[in-house]
Amino acid sequence: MEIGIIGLPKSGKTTIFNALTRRSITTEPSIPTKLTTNIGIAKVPEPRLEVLERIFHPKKVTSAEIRYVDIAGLTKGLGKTEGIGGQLLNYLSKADALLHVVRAFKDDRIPHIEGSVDPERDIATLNLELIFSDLSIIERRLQRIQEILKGAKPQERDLIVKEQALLHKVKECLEKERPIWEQELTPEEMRNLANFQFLTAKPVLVVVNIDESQITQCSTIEAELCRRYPKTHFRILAICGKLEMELTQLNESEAREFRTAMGLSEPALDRIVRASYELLGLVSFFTIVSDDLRAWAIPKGTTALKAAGKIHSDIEKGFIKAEVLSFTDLHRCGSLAEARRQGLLRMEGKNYIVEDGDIITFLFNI
Ligand SMILES: Nc1nc2c(ncn2[C@@H]2O[C@H](COP(=O)(O)OP(=O)(O)O)[C@@H](O)[C@H]2O)c(=O)[nH]1
Ligand SMILES: [Mg+2]
Repeated sequence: MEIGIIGLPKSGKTTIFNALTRRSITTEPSIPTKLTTNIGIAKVPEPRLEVLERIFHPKKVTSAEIRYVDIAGLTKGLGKTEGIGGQLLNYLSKADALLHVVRAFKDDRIPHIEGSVDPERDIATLNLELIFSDLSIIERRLQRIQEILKGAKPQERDLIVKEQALLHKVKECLEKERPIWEQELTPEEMRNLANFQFLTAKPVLVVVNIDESQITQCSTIEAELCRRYPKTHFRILAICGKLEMELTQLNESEAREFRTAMGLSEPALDRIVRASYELLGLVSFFTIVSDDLRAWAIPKGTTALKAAGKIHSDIEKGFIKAEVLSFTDLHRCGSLAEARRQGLLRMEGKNYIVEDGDIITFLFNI
């Protein structure tokens, strides 16, 4: 899973990237002119791993991971409807979701490129920017389709005409500023659009980057913004990027003490990862193979066969069966032996839909 971080220059993208991935990339003193990318991994916080660790005493514990990509450089024109193209578009197209950092902190030493701090204006600017990007892809494709239709054989025409009609429909909605995920498209239509990797088809997590001085109002600011954007593929969180980045430099107990003193409930990383999970519709399953306990993230509705492929393509190819035990059952029993005695381990086939919290042993031959 990969999430692309996007936002106006100086909104705090790199700061939040550092907080998420525990890195310390220097935040930009000036607007960069060259495309640079920082790729980092955030470990998915998973309290169930600790419980499993106590039961299995593995030598190694590996969390599920989400990749975050912080892209700077070509965002210079963002907000002037010339921003997303070229390499920036390439990076964002590949992402499973977008994390939009919006500046709410005030700091006279860091001028806002629009001259004032206005989170709602910036949310709207970026949404428009994403819409423009998709529209230009559609326009290019529609032009190409006209060319193709001139020389198309009768049996090819049907399919091309169908694509043309779908693109016209999507275009009309985009022109009314409705992102693709908000349009009422059938699963088949969504599949037909998938290859275009449209930006407005991706879920968006808006992270409003607030000031240290606004920390006590954090949940009020968040609730107010969420109320104004009641959308399913659009989630809003308020965090203080600078503080969160500083907190990653402290050890865990110091950071926890600090958070309690500031009235912060949990680390921003946890909140952002959880929101990413919800937006992307992800669930976790667990494996224990030769003393290595691992958590994996997969989209809801993934089959046992595909889940096996997530671990290794050989396991998918040679898949025989999956032995499944639910976390809740194991937790209740306290040990694998007891769960086995109660007959709670199930053998499932390749079409079994993996559930959140499944502990799976794949049987396969290669
Ligand atoms: N006061 C304050 N400054 C911040 C905050 N977040 C980022 N900054 C500062 O804003 C500047 C730009 O941040 P950066 O992360 O490089 O923004 P980017 O251009 O979007 O990657 C840096 O000097 C940061 O230290 C914040 O929450 N509060
Ligand atoms: Mg940056």
